[in-house]
Amino acid sequence: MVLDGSLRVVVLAGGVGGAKLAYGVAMQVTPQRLAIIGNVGDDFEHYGLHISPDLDTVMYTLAGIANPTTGWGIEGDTRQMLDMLTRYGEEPWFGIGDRDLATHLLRTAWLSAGHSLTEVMARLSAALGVGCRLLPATDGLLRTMVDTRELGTLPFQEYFVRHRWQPIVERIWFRRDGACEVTRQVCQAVEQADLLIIAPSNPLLSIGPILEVDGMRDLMAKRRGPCIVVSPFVGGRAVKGPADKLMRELALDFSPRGLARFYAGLIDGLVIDESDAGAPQPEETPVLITQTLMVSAADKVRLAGEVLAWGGELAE
Ligand code: FO1
Repeated sequence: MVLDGSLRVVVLAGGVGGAKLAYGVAMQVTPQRLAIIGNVGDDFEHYGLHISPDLDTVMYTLAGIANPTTGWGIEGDTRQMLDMLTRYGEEPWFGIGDRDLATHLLRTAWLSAGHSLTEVMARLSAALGVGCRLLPATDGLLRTMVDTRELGTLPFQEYFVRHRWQPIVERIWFRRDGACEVTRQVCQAVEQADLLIIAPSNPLLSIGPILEVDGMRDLMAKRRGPCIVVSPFVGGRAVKGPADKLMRELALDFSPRGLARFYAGLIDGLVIDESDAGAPQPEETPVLITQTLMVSAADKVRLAGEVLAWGGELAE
């Protein structure tokens, strides 16, 4: 298959790493032909607001307004609301900036008015000039929960942000409230995709909750084009966040071979960093070895270009 703007691409993305690759893909694929499926396991309610950190990270990154230092939040945002909370005696452990707050206010208001999260994200991202579809994996309630040795069961953001992912994890599970099915929009995007890309996001905390949505694995198993996963590890360590720490704690193999096993039945190719070329490799899954670290915009576009080109070759 020739790589041109006509390829229909779906990217499964979590937070910062996923957003970076999604940006690179968005620079090369016609917006109408690109859908990003985002993780809602990180969503939570905070001071009555519905917060969707991973979806917002992708949205701000594609809109070109993400904070380049943290990867999440908005560049140049201020902390007046947080300072006021502190004055009231609160401990604002979750850093919502003043501009970011507007996103959570509107999302909460629109959800309360009866709109789905899919509709809300479509409206917010269109207003920020994002041309592709940014689709929550489900409109149902699915929340990542973490059983820790020291502090018992924690909702995801308490584990990740409040306790800076330091507690030792014994189990990850998902709290559901009612049906958690893939949306019509996700079904359509995956069914029509010529290429599926699993971004370099945490397999357990970012991609895991997407695969946990009812119907998602079946949908991916019936894919018409190839599915490529980009490893989130460089030199055997997570580029950002706790992926390697977590997989060690859960006794999971996070070498390229382990990653291919984790995604067994779902992927046709694995992209790894050249620093991991000496680690155990999968026996059956084809591997592309390249530089996967994305620091500059050029890095994101180059890596995405290589993945798209390889996807085109695997589809032939
Ligand atoms: N991550 C942090 O480590 N500390 C924060 O205070 C924080 C605030 C925050 C606010 C809005 C938002 O959309 C994301 C935010 N994140 C913060 C990132 C986020 O919670 C995690 O990186 C993801 O959930 C993991 O992918």
